[in-house]
Amino acid sequence: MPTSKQLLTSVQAARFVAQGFLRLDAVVPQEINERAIATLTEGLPDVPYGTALSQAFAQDTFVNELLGLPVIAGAVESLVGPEPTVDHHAIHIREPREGQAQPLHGDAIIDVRPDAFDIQLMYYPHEVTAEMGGTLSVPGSHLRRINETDVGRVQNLRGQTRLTCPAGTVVLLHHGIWHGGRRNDTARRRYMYKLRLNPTVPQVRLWDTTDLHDPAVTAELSTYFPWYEQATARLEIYNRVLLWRALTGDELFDIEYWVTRVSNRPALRSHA
Ligand SMILES: O=C(O)CCC(=O)C(=O)O
Repeated sequence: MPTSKQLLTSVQAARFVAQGFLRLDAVVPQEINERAIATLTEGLPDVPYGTALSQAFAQDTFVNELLGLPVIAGAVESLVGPEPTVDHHAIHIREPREGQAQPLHGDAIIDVRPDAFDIQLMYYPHEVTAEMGGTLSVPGSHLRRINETDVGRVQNLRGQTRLTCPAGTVVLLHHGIWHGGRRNDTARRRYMYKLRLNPTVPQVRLWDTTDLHDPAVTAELSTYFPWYEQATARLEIYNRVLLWRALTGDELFDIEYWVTRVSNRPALRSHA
């Protein structure tokens, strides 16, 4: 197993900006998965808001080992940089045959930061089948700002995904993504561990930028999702361009001139 961090590529970073998540299937070894299930069954101590990630978890904990995996360490650093702080962590259990799903929601009030974001790491230590209440999420929803559960009246959206995954899967999400735990129709508990991380450095070119000018970057950022309205979809692309400009420091980056058009404010000049 490689020991150095596996940073994301620009194409992967652009996919995160467009879709609002990055999925890493079966990246956690079974030995860590088993210890995680035992720990999640017992419960976890709180971590105070703002604790440096490097200080938050003892060396022999499953969280520390999970975060030390090169593929996870690299993805986390690519998105929030070195030394992020812990916002909070939580154990999310969908109880056996509990008969209800969680409404769609975002995890905070409207967050208007245009140039920064938190990530939420969701870790599934066992296989999640279609009946087990995998987390539902809506790709491309993270920049459509909503207020916590106000979006809960929306039942289904075209293109939503209900997670099924092998054991040891980690999904990294932009904090704004619309999501919710689904109904568990099995006789087994469904566990998920969630850790929210805040950046402590400007999130500028934190990934491996060797492929920054690959046309696939713009292609990723131009992705449309089936639930978008015909016209408002352009606003999603617009917001992605703003975020990509912030993440790359390239103030001229654009797609179809959407941002260029609406930032055109010629200064008054004297005609004398
Ligand atoms: O249990 C789940 O699948 C999702 C729960 C969650 O992320 C939340 O309550 O914010």
